[in-house]
Order: sequence, then structure tokens, then C-alpha cells
Amino acid sequence: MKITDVDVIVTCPGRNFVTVRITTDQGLTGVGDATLNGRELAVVSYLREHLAPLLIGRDPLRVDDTWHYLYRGAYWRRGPVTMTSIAGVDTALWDIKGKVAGLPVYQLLGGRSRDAVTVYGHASGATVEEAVADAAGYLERGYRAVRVQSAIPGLDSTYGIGGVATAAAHAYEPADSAIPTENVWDTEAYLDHVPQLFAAVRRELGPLPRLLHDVHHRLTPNEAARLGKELEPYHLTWMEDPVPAEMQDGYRHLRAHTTTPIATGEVFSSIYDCELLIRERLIDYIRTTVVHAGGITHLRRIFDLAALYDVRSGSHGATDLSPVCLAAALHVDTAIPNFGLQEYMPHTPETDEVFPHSYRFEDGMLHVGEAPGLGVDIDLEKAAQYPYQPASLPVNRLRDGTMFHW
Ligand code: EZ4
Ligand code: CO
Repeated sequence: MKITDVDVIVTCPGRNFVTVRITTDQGLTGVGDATLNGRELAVVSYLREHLAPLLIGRDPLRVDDTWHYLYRGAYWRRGPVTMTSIAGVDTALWDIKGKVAGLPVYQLLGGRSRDAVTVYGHASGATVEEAVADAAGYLERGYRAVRVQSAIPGLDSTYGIGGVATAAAHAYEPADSAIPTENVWDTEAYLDHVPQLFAAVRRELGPLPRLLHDVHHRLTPNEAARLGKELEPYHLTWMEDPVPAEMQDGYRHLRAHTTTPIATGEVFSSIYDCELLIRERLIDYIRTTVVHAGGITHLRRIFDLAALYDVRSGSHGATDLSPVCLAAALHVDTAIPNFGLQEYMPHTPETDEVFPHSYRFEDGMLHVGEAPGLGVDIDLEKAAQYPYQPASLPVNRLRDGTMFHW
């Protein structure tokens, strides 16, 4: 069997997605997500100019060999653009392998380790009361875990809060304009507010619902230690990305000062970005996912390393990861022994139409499909109706104008 075509499709059914579609000489096709929010066309160029020509004529079933060919063959290793590009190819090859075998990909990864994949939803609000009500709504709709974010008094804009209305929080999409929106950030206001938010959520919703919070890389290790300690009474499932991703040894200080569980990894692109965190058990959940961590082939290696140290998976699943990534993530989640939790934001109806899929949400869980391969496809005609629109993620500045982390 040979690869005859590698197409890179860009579509914007509400937001931009990049999809790799590989065709074989026997007419089989496979798809992979290669979306890197706000930097989509860098990946498109890497794929079209540098990877596609290398793949024509290769055996699509040599998945691991192709991964190493692309990873080692570049000489310049790692980084989000490279690893997202490789992920798109790798995911498409797993899809083809599944179709050739006549099996869903999770079967090729060792088979089912659980009945379904537990997810967490995104609750938010312009006030604490709204955030509590939104979280309660998720629990009523059957979710077993909820991430809670709320606006910070005194700040016009806060990460994780829907721009339109709270009821549309599931449609939260921060990449809204070609030139980044500039937001203002105040660490003291944030640190003062978040413990009050979770005190209210626990008071209203009781001790049992699983609660999460995303700090989005904005604290120093010592500030994160303070927040972790103050959140201890509220028993979070995890505090996400407490410090900037590159500050790995900062996790030692954080870990030594709080028992609030820690999750990180959505911006990591390889096992080398999280090896120290896993080996020293500095985190509880590793949030790498298929599209940004080198595809199924590499993600499985990360999760296998994590399993040795009792670190569980908690894959990123915001809506800038396409349904192709979500489908692939569900195959991994279903198969691995150390699955923890999967992030889930429903895609827009337009996106679901462009990417028909066999996974389904029911009662707080996602069920992977039984179709051979990934069980997801791209509808080329529908995709063509939504041309690319430049959109960047926002930036943050402190009150005095200093550039900060977003
Ligand atoms: O800001 O995926 O946990 N989810 C997140 C996301 C990220 C976006 C960036 O593209 O942190 O909302
Ligand atoms: Co996050």
C-alpha cells in the first residue's frame, strides 16, 4: 500500500481548523487534526511544503517508522509547529491502519480499559452567583466534573468567561480578531477572588461534585502555592497550569506547599517537556493531547511514562481542538490504563457538520465510536463553505502596561 495524496484542508466553521487528509493507492483515506490556534498557517506551510512531498509513495502502515522519519529527519526537533504537523500525519495514519484492520483505533492500542470516557465541562459566570448556577446546570445535565471560572471584580475581561452571555459559555472562543485583543491582568485581584468563588460553589453544590479550575499559566510558583493552599478546603480535582509552562522546576516549590492536585501540559509538545514533572511526581494529571503532542504515537509514550509514576491523563479538549482530535483522544482515553479525565467543550453545529463523527455524549461521558479507524471524517464540500479567517488569541498586560502571560 502506498500514500498517493496528502491534502491539508483549512476551514473556519466558527473558528479555524487545519486537517491533514491522506489518501492511499487503494482509495482509503485517513484524517488527522493539525490545528494550532492563532498560528494555523505556519503548520499548513510546514505540512504542505516540508512533509507532504516526503510522504508520497511511502507505506501508510509504517506508522512508528514514519513518526521517527519526520521527527528525526527534520534535525530541528520538537516545538509546537513541528509536533502539530507530525501529529496531523500520525493521526491520519492511525485512521488508515484502523480502516485496513477493520477495527476502531482503541482496539489497536490494546482494547477497551473502560466503558466510556468521563469528561468535565466548562462553567463560568460574570458573577460568583452566575458561575455557581452555571456549574449546577452542568451537574443537572449529567456532567460528573465541572471546571469553574468567574469574572474577577475590577477586571473587564477574564480568561474562561464567555464574551456574549453566560448561557453561551460553551461557545467561549478567545481567538476573536486578527490583531490580538489586549486585556488587563491583576494577580492580587485574582488571588483574592478565586478562593471566594470556590467557597461559594462548595457551599451551594455540596462536597461531592468534582471541581476544577484553570489558572492559565499566570502565577509564580509561590503565588500558585498560596492559591493551592487556600483552595485545599474545597478539594479540587485539579488546579490547572498554575505557572508558566517553561517554569518546570517551580513545580517543586508548589508541590512542597500544597496538596491541591496539579494538572498541566496543554501547551507541551513532547515527552521531554513533561518528563521531569512526571518522574518527580510533581503533577497529578498530564494534559498533553493528540494534536499538540506528536499524535497518537507520541501521546501514548507520554501516558505510558506517566503510568509508571501514578500520573493520570487529563487531555486538553477545548474547541480549538477539532472533532478529529477529540475522536483520536477518545480512542487513547478508552484504551490506556491511567486515564484520568477528558476536557470537553461541545463544538458548534457547523463544526460537527463539517466533521461527521461516531463518538457521542451521554450522561456526562463520551462514548468512542465502533467504526473502523477513528470514526471521524471531513466533509470537503461543507469545509469549503467556510474560508480561513485570521484570528489571534488575546494578550495580557498589567495595569501599568507591562506585557504579561495570557
Ligand atoms: O486557552 O485551547 O483548558 N483549556 C484552555 C484553552 C486554551 C485554548 C488556547 O488555544 O486552557 O481554553
Ligand atoms: Co487550560
